[in-house]
Amino acid sequence: MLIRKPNDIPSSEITPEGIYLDRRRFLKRAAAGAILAASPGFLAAGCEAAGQGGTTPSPEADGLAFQMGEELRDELTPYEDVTGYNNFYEFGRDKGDPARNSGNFQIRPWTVEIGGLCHNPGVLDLDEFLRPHELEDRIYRFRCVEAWSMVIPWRGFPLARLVERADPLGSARYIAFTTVYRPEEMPGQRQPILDWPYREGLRLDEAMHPLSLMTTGVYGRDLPVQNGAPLRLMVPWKYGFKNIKSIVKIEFTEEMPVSTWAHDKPHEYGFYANVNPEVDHPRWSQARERRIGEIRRRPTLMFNGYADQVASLYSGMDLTRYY
Ligand SMILES: Nc1nc2c(c(=O)[nH]1)N[C@H]1C(S)=C(S)[C@@H](COP(=O)(O)O)O[C@H]1N2
Ligand SMILES: [Mo]
Repeated sequence: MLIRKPNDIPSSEITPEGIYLDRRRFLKRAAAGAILAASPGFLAAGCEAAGQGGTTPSPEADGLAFQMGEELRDELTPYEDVTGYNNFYEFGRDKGDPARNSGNFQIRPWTVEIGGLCHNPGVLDLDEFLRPHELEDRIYRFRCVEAWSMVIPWRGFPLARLVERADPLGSARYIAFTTVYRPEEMPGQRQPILDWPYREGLRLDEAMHPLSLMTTGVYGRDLPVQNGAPLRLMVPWKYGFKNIKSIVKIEFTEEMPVSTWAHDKPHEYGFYANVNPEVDHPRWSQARERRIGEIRRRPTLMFNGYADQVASLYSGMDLTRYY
């Protein structure tokens, strides 16, 4: 057997680490069967992209098979940013506060109350709440109304499955969500920053849309507290504040439910809050966004890039109004 010393290996056989990593990721994806239909130029383009930009590859996502959003895999925001740069005012206003101030928060036991206009109300322990549902991993764009964005691999199940299980009455038109109220564990709730507890809602047809996700995890793991453990909402075509965290109550209503930010500042934030580059916030433009990890701002996409899937939900509505 011929054993070659490292310096005998021709340089053409030595792959720079970046290309090696990218090839490894490509092979994994190909093994998952997701990329086999890629165009002939894909491999070269993929290698080029790996060397650019400020984002590092996210090894945490290796091995996850994504049911949606595979095409966004190379744009994933690193785990450290997803879990270290957060809005969760129950733990403070600064982006680092949620990770820093959430150490005393208890995510077990956890109960979810399902109520209002539905045939199957009840108070369920989290395990009972989750048991019938198969979890899947999906990569979504995420756009905060403050004009920054990320690309995040969530884990969860379609909100539509939960709505079907609750079986709303014919009179139900909306679904309302409430965050846990525990000022002893959430220091921000001891101050009048917002009208606690945080509340949000969707129209029932928005909730039934296949993109709406009841979210339990990120990067293939359970949600850390700062991202809304143990249960939060993810509706990727809307501004980030719709995606209410640490949910304890879900109700079906006939009237449009309270949305904390729309209630707090009705001239700045609306109930619908669909991402729209053409409708500016009264204090800043929404035309562009800062993708965390990038330097140049990129254009914001209509409905955050999900217009083909969701625009029909709003036909006939004036999209220049946001409430
Ligand atoms: N209960 C609660 N949910 C919340 C918030 C909050 O302050 N409290 N902030 C919202 C805002 S403004 C954003 S941008 C997202 C941030 O989610 P992330 O930290 O997981 O990225 O959570 C949303 N959900
Ligand atoms: Mo936000």
